[in-house]
Amino acid sequence: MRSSIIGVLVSAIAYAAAVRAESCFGDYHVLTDIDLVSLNSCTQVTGSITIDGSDWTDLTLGSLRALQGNFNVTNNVSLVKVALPNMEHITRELVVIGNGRLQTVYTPNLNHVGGIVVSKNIQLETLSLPPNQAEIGRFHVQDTWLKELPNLSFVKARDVSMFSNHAITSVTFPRLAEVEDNLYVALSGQPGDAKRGKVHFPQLVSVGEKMSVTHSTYLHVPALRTVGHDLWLNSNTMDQMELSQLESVGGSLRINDNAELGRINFPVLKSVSETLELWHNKDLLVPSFASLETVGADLRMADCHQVRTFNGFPSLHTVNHTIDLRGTLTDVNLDVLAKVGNMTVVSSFLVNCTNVHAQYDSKVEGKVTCFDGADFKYTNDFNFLPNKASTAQISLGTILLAMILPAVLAI
Ligand SMILES: *[C@@H]1O[C@H](CO)[C@@H](O)[C@H](O)[C@H]1NC(C)=O
Ligand SMILES: *[C@@H]1O[C@H](CO)[C@@H](O)[C@H](O)[C@H]1NC(C)=O
Ligand SMILES: *[C@@H]1O[C@H](CO)[C@@H](O)[C@H](O)[C@H]1NC(C)=O
Ligand SMILES: *[C@@H]1O[C@H](CO)[C@@H](O)[C@H](O)[C@H]1NC(C)=O
Ligand SMILES: *[C@@H]1O[C@H](CO)[C@@H](O)[C@H](O)[C@H]1NC(C)=O
Ligand SMILES: CC(=O)N[C@H]1CO[C@H](CO)[C@@H](O)[C@@H]1O
Repeated sequence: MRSSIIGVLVSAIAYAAAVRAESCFGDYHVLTDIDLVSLNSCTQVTGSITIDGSDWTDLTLGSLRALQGNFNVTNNVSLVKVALPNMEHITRELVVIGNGRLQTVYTPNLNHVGGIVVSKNIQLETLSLPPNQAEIGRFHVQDTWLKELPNLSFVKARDVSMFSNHAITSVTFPRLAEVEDNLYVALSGQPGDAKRGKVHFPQLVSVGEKMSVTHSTYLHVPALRTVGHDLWLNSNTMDQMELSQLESVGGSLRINDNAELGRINFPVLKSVSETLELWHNKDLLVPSFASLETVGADLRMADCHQVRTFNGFPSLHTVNHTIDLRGTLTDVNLDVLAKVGNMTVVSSFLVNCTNVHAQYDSKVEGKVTCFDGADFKYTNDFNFLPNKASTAQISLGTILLAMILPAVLAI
């Protein structure tokens, strides 16, 4: 209220001085008609504007052109439309959270916004974004009813997160080249659901921290070269996954639970700093990592029952911890492997354990554990135990944990 009164005073003084662009100082909390009148005399506000817990259904702030702080619209249960028809520049963030009836945020002249945080507006269908802006901070769009994104101009973003937008069928950032921190995209449909959609980042070269894509039918990241920390590609329904330029993953690489995935190709990936895990990709025939030389922690594969010959890692020479392969393998061909901590091979098919020992005993610092013809017991989709496990003293702890954890990505 105080800031509103100050706003009124400032506006009045400014009006008395000249009838032109009015700069209003401080933060505004818009709750009443009086607040609105005072704000509608401003073309520019130096602070933030907050519309929180109001009874408005339709709110238009027609004179505003520039805002140096945040524009926060939060917890307005009745609000259907917010219009900022002349707003051109929001220096900080446009924050729209928890407005259950909100359908439209109308900002047709916006040409710069510091960040977008839109969440829990389950009826939101229209959001206009700056058409030519190259850089943005956060871009979080969650729990909306947007059917599509406008053509996004961003080349660089600090953080991108999109999930639970149940009407969206395609996420495309045509020009995005760099995400400084995290990139999370989750489309919402169930397996086989047409609502699952495609994810296109045609120009994306680097992600500084984590990247995760889930529930997509198609992933197009042809230029991606580096991911600074984890790369998780779980629960998608594409039939092939090719990251043709990816050279390094600075954390773990997990490709789990992709029901229809037949082919994985990472032709130039040289290193994964932590664990590389392929788990529960039931149609997977060919995991191909032609250039992969080092894995900083474990290399694991489990529950990929079409893979017979493990030969997609022809350059792999170092795995710092454990190679753990479980499934229906007949051969394990890691021809240039020079150094590995421990190695476990469990197959329900006739993998020749004599050969496995002959090939790898000398390369393993710890020990090689091999079961051929192991009779698996599947307890559920997430766990299995070979029935000889108790006598062979193999540790399933790490792999079981690794299977359960990535099923849900906590953000
Ligand atoms: C607006 O929202 C942002 C993000 O949730 C928050 O950090 C900020 O404190 C809010 N209020 C103001 C007045 O900026
Ligand atoms: C994006 O741009 C392309 C061509 O540049 C156009 O065909 C398409 O309709 C645009 N999409 C949207 C959502 O504006
Ligand atoms: C793996 O081991 C090598 C030495 O054998 C070491 O140089 C490298 O830093 C280790 N990588 C990780 C991620 O621990
Ligand atoms: C190999 O396994 C043994 C016994 O489980 C463990 O003590 C050791 O740390 C492992 N070595 C590596 C490099 O993971
Ligand atoms: C495993 O391979 C070795 C050497 O190639 C061979 O002598 C042996 O008979 C094979 N064992 C089985 C069960 O096929
Ligand atoms: C009319 C109406 O529903 N107003 C609500 C706006 O939001 C606040 C906080 O969530 C509620 O307390 C009001 O009842």
